[in-house]
Amino acid sequence: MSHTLFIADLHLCAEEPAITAGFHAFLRREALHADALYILGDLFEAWIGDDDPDPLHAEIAAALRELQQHGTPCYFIHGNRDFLLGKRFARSSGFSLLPEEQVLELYGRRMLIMHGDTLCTDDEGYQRFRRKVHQPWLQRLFLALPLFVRQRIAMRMRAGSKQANSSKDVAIMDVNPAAVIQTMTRQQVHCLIHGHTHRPAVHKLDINGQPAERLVLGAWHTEGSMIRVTPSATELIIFPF
Ligand code: LP5
Ligand code: MN
Repeated sequence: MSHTLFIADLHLCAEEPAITAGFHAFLRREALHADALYILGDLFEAWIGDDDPDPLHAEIAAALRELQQHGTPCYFIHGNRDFLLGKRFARSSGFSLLPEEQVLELYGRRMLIMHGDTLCTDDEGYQRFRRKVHQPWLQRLFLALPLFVRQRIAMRMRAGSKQANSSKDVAIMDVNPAAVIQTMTRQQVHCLIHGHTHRPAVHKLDINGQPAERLVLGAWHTEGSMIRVTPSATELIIFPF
């Protein structure tokens, strides 16, 4: 039966082999039979440049290439951890890089997909940080640094982020409801799929008197999370590795 799959927030890294194994199993068991696979950001724990020789990157690129050779096209939207993932890795994975907001026409239905961090407008500290690190000149400068320097900066940022998060109100780190409605209205959609908040749920909404829904993907910690869209339904599925 026709279906399309969406995942996000795997945070793959060498230190978490069970998640990587879960991803390989997901590709074989689920994605292989899908019409397409959309990865909505934070596939990796932290991305410091396509020239990073981490063997995990080559392993994931090979797995995604194989999936596509078997007939499942794959698409990627950047997350807040892997926004530096570039054309070189995209080429070696075979996937297409999509812009931060993408509207799909799926089985006759219009839907918007994105990572979800831009909807967290109450988190002003994060939005300031995001604006800074999204400046092309700063990214070029960062990418020109030696790998070990980039690794240290990324570690500092991760530590800074963890510390900042521990003192933030949990409500601040969720999406802003008005930002959701505004974005969906601007994109003229009644269905939105995103990740980032690690709060898997299906939210029923009302947009200008019409029913709408926002599906939120979960992060992959001890189990996997995916959204499956078929011609007749959209469902959030949590599954064991
Ligand atoms: O990622 P997570 O889940 O911890 O929290 C996010 C927000 N944090 C981030 C920061 C990333 O974790 C850092 C990733 C590094 C990627 C590779 C490096 C690339 C560098 C490129 C340079 C051009 O996204 C967090 C949100 C949370 O989601 C929920 O939405 O709250 O936001 C923050 O924590 C931002 C803070 O408010 C301020 C940032 C502190 C960073 C400290 C910087 C120190 C750097 C020193 C370097 C010299
Ligand atoms: Mn994220």
